[in-house]
Order: sequence, then structure tokens, then C-alpha cells
Amino acid sequence: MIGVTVLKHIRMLPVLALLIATAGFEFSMPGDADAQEPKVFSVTVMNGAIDKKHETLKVEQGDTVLLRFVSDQAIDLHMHGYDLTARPGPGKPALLHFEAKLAGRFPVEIHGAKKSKSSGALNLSGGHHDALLYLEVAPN
Ligand SMILES: [Cu+2]
Repeated sequence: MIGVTVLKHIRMLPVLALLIATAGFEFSMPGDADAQEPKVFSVTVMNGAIDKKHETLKVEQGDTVLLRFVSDQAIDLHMHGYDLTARPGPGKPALLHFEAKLAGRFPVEIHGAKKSKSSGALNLSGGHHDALLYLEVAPN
């Protein structure tokens, strides 16, 4: 089944390979105040969207968080609340590494992206802000 999908989207092959390579990469540490290990999330963006399991990334206040983004197109990401930006592109992962000091639910938006109704392709010059995913920081 996967083989058929890969054949249909042969130009997506590098992204798919990354997706598969990072599928087991997400993990979280138990709630240990002394933990130095960051909570790591690998997020793969394809045509401005992500797979559902990454819709909300859950961490705890005080956690160190490492978000790793790859995208099949060059995009501007903006994490509200923390006001952090990342610019992943094809073959160019982007990292957000920060301490989750603020509790709450924060959207990570694609800035300036608008999907074309006819082709479904991303128009990166549009003014629309789409929430790609949410970071949820549970208060301590
Ligand atoms: Cu924004």
C-alpha cells in the first residue's frame, strides 16, 4: 500500500523518507524537574499541512522543547505567545529550541500562506495565517 503511494508521489520521496526516518523519533521524558533532556518533536510539513498526530504538541511548563520542522516548500513559521520563527524548506530543516516558560495553548502559524482553490498549492504571497499546529504547555 505504501509502495503505491510512493510511486504516485515520486517527487515527494525525500520527504517521505524523512517522515519514515523520524516516525519513531518523537518521545517525551517523564515529569522530572531535573531532566535536562529536551522534549523533541519532529514535524513534517507537506504542502502546508501536517499529519493529524502532530496537531497538538503537549509539554509542561519549564520543559525544554526542541521542535524540528521539515517542509517540502519554503515556509515561514511563527509560534505565537513565544514569538519564535522558523523557516524550513526542501532539504533544509529548521529548529525551534526553547524553554516552555509560558503556560497556555499557542498556535504555530504559516505566515503569508494561502492555498489555491484550483490547484491546492500554497500561495506564499497571500496574507492568510493558517495555524499549522498548536503547542500546549500545561501549567506547573
Ligand atoms: Cu503569526
